[in-house]
Amino acid sequence: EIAEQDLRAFKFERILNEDTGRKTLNLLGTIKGLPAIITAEKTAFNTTSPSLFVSPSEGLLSLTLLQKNDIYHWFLSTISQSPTSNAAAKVNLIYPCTDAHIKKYSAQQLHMVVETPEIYEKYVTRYITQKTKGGRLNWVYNILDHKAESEKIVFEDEDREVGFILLPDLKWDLVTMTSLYLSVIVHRTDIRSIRDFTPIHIPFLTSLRSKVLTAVSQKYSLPADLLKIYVHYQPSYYHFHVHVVHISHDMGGSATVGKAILLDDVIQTLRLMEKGGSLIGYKDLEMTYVLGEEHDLWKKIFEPLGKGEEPTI
Ligand code: M7G
Repeated sequence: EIAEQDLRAFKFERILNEDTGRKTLNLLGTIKGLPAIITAEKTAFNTTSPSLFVSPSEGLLSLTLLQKNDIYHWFLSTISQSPTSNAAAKVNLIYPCTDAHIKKYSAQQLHMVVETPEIYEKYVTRYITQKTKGGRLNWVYNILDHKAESEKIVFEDEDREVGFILLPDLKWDLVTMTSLYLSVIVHRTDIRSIRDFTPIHIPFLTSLRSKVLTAVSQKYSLPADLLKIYVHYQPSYYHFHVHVVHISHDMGGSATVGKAILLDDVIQTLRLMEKGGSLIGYKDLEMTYVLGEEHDLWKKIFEPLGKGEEPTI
């Protein structure tokens, strides 16, 4: 069990990335000689009792006037905070971490790439097979087997074919409604990414979508039009899952074009494919997305292809 003492034993090595706009910091270091990553993010303001915002005991604790000019005043302040109801920061620890984690959390130049059906078939499927091995999906199977996070499950449909678990994503602080972030992890193991979808899967996806919306509205009283429901291509983990995020939550790259695809758009595309009547699916599309230079897909496939060289995957 990783406890607070382990995190405190973190020996800092270098900053992997920092974003002053999103107020995030990624640090690389070691714990007991093994590599570890700490990612920290300042939480959003707690708006459950905004009337207390200026309270010197429950809101802005201390205030220092920096400057004033006409009607403009600027202060620095500390805020009343507690780890349980109103935390200052959300801190994630990955320990021990792999090289892939270090790359993922490092600052890097991004590139647009076009993955043709041929590139997918010839190279990317090989990459995906590699990435499903070596325990990378252990956390997913722990959730599906109720070995981890089971107390946090929001909804489960236990059916092996169409069932799934809906639970908080590790990116969520569990309290701030406007940054609500849930994951849907399906029970079936035959879908590694949206590339595996064909029109056969339309009923599976539409029923999943409506069950998720019902569960979220029951648990959090959030209507469907306040939720972004999307998948990633490429995802980091090749076991099919869906992101369910509050519409007000803007978390940078992970919900934007070049990575996120709305579940509704996936369903629409599959319906059109079905109308076309031919046996096509997502494996037949040209997929355009963003890759960082540290990503293995860039290093092993797209960078060599761009130079007219054979991929090294
Ligand atoms: P992704 O699209 O494969 O990759 O999504 P991304 O990390 O590049 O977005 C995987 C999602 O699962 C992300 O939103 C992660 O925050 C989330 N996630 C990752 N892990 C290791 C865990 C975990 O152990 N528990 C939970 N609840 N969510 C996780």
